[in-house]
Amino acid sequence: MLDKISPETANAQAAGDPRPMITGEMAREIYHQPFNDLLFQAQTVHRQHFDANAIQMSRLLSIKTGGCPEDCGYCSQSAHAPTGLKASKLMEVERVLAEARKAKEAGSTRYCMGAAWRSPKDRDMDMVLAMVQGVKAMGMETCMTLGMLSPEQALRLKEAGLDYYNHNVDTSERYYSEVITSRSFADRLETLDNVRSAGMKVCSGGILGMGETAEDRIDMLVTLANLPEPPESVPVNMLIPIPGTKLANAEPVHPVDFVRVIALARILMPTSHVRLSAGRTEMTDELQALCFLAGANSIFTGDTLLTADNPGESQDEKLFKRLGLKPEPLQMEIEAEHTGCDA
Ligand code: SAM
Ligand code: DTB
Ligand code: SF4
Repeated sequence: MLDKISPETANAQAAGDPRPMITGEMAREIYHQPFNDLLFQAQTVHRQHFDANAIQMSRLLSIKTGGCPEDCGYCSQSAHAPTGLKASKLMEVERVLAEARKAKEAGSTRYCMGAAWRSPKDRDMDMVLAMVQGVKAMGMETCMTLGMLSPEQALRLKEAGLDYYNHNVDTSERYYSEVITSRSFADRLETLDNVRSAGMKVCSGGILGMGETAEDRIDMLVTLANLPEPPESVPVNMLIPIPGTKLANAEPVHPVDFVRVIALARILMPTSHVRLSAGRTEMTDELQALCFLAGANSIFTGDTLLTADNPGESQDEKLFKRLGLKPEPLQMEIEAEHTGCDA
């Protein structure tokens, strides 16, 4: 259990660091407890920090699809994989804003724009910044995922009003090179550091079902929990196997193991939103319900993610009604309710 303090933690606390370091051993102990105990612990932690029936809703848009130079073994958009996906140019700003307006009308509070880039080119930055400014002006939270960022690019995005940057570590440091060879785990951490130093909120998580072990999944969460500040948002994706990719025939993750990872994320990062991300079209209502019970409190809405399918609004509405879930209001709306002011 988390209350067993390791020698490293004791040292950190003695040195004045109030946040205990999470060791692999502590995380494994939590992860492997009987399922009912794990779920009880996760739900207890969840209720200390969140409304247990409120789910944050984000909407994704691919602003630049396909033709990516990176070789991520799971991705439909890698130019290295014969997936048959047609590459497109960066979308016009006006089109992005029209799509964002529709998402806002459908109840999304965060708009997340993704590009199939290794990193943004300086010539693309003006359009990207205009997208951030336009979406922000609609009153939605903004998120982007554009690949690696330099410190300067991160600062420009922050100044334009970008709230969150998504950059997944995807798996453990140990397993990383089995999945991606065109960049390293350390590159990923460097961008996360640039995002944090620029003052943005961090969204970082990973994918389950790529042939990794339980140990890899646990270590991935330990890395995230031990960042100087944990990510505000932790997407947990179930691999969507894409024909033509290296991982098209990977062994699927067992649903119970998937829920265990969600619960561990909730316990190790008690104040972060844990997002039940890709792969929901293949999940039963019961599995999604268990994930919410284990502490997942965010989803992607709409019928497409970036290139792959997602359940869509009417199916999610039915699930929410059945489970008594409601959309989480924006943070500023929650604060306004507490102070009695209009947001
Ligand atoms: N190019 C940018 C990057 O890689 O950082 C942003 C877009 S990338 C598609 C965003 C994330 O989507 C990846 O890091 C990965 O975790 C997730 N993802 C991509 N393809 C997926 C798949 N087939 N199944 C599940 N998750 C996937
Ligand atoms: C994340 O962790 N999952 C989202 C978002 N961050 C950008 C992307 C999921 C992509 C699923 C595959 C596709 O749509 O191509
Ligand atoms: Fe490119 Fe991102 Fe896909 Fe990797 S995950 S191939 S970086 S779009």
